[in-house]
Amino acid sequence: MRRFDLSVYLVLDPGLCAGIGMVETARLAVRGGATMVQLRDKQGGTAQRIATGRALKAALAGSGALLIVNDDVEAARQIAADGLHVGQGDMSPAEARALVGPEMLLGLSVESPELARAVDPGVVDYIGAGPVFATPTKPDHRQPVGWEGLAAQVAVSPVPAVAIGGLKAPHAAQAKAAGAQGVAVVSAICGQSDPEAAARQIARAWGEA
Ligand code: TZP
Ligand code: MG
Repeated sequence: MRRFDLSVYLVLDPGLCAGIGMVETARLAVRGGATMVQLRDKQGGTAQRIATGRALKAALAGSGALLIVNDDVEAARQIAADGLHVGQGDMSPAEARALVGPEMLLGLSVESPELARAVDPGVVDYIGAGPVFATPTKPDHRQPVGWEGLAAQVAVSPVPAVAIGGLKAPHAAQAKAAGAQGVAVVSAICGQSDPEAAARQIARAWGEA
């Protein structure tokens, strides 16, 4: 199984990254300490995700940060991404694993302890746990679970968890206290005037927590 560091997990959103774009945002964020970058582009099609993903891969080369593709198996394979991330409404983790093979990381979003407990650690490498807080970034998100809800998910998960949903640098300590291995953010980095500094703030907060 591949090693991975969930501590500062950037989820890219094309709308929120519209200013300097997803690739430049990722390049700067990784310079600031982002450890994982997820391409989550629900607007474009597979061809566009492949083009963006290839550019992201080039931008991240040599940084040690891993590139994850949301939902799109074909794009993940064409890019030779480090991983694929799926949600509960997407294909099943078993189906995703069969399609991406044994080497690629597989992440799964969970929104309850029941879903976290049901994770098969032979199939899934990590979970995205939450949503901790309500967030306008994902208008259709499930009921926010707060820190206790996050801790309840993490406690029964057989794989490491990254916390998500309305998180900013000052939340790192609470996420760590709840047992998460990192914080996943969109708007705390995407669209910020200085994505590198924003990522560095989160990395510092995580390191000091
Ligand atoms: N899944 C659950 S909440 C969320 C996703 C993708 C969006 C998180 O965005 P932000 O801006 O970090 O609150
Ligand atoms: Mg999905």
